[in-house]
Amino acid sequence: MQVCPKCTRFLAREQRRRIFSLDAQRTLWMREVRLSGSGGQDVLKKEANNPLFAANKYVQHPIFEDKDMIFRPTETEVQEAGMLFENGRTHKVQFAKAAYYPEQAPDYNLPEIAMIGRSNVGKSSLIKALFSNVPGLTVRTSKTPGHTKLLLFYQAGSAFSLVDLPGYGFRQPENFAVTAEGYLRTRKNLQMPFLLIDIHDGFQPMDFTAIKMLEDFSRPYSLIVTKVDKVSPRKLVTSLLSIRDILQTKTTTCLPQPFLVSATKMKGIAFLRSYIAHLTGSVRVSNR
Ligand SMILES: Nc1nc2c(ncn2[C@@H]2O[C@H](COP(=O)(O)OP(=O)(O)OP(=O)(O)O)[C@@H](O)[C@H]2O)c(=O)[nH]1
Ligand SMILES: [Mg+2]
Repeated sequence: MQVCPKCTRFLAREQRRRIFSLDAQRTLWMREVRLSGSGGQDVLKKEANNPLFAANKYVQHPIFEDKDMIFRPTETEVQEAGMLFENGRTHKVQFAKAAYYPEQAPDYNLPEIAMIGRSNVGKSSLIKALFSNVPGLTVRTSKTPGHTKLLLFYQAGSAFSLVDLPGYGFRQPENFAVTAEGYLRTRKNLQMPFLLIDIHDGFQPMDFTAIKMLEDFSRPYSLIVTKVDKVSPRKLVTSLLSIRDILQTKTTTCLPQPFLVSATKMKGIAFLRSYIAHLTGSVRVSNR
């Protein structure tokens, strides 16, 4: 029988893909079994889906080592956290304030998570996605870089606030230094800055300037990888490999586990909500 070489190559690739994906599933399943012991609490302890695991199915070895995966909530913990991003009987999510100078920031003692990144990286869209279950809350986004010019505070009841910052780089607002840098430098409520990087563009020269600034503060920050819906599996893997190398070689105070999100496809959003809830002390996640 004549076998087309193209078909055998395709079959071999398919087989490899299936084996890797089975491998990934088995690892996840074993982790769940390990957590659930002899059964009973299985559902409660099922590890939540992290978009980083999805990327692993295209490679032979996980891109990020187990030791770097410092945040591993269960599905239940993710669900619990989700409630903080919605209105409740006594819990109101609302736009709190817009400020030009950091001194004009709201006067409360809530922990804050601030979004920092290049113009157009998706900072406002991420906040919009995180609060997408809040009817009537307006978070403005735009195709035009340099859209957000002020510090915008979105408050989740008495739990925390998310702060949208002006972006840097192309069409950076002229008040960037006084407003965004000033906020990052002086704000006592700031629990953690999130540095956003577009998966398609990767780290750009201005991002290294931002890294330098964040490292100079000698405080931890987290990396959020945005727009993951825009790339092919191949690009996803190459970008993540390069992000991993930069995290390992060019940063010291950035947490080693990046968070992958797509604001348009709502990918990784529930997972990130639980990270924010955990960081701000609202939900205790018993990291494994
Ligand atoms: N495909 C895709 N597009 C996105 C995503 N997130 C944001 N965008 C698009 O990226 C553009 C910029 O989004 P914004 O959220 O306004 O970006 P920003 O970082 O707040 O920008 P500035 O306010 O100018 O600093 C908009 O056209 C969004 O629709 C995403 O997850 N996937
Ligand atoms: Mg914006």
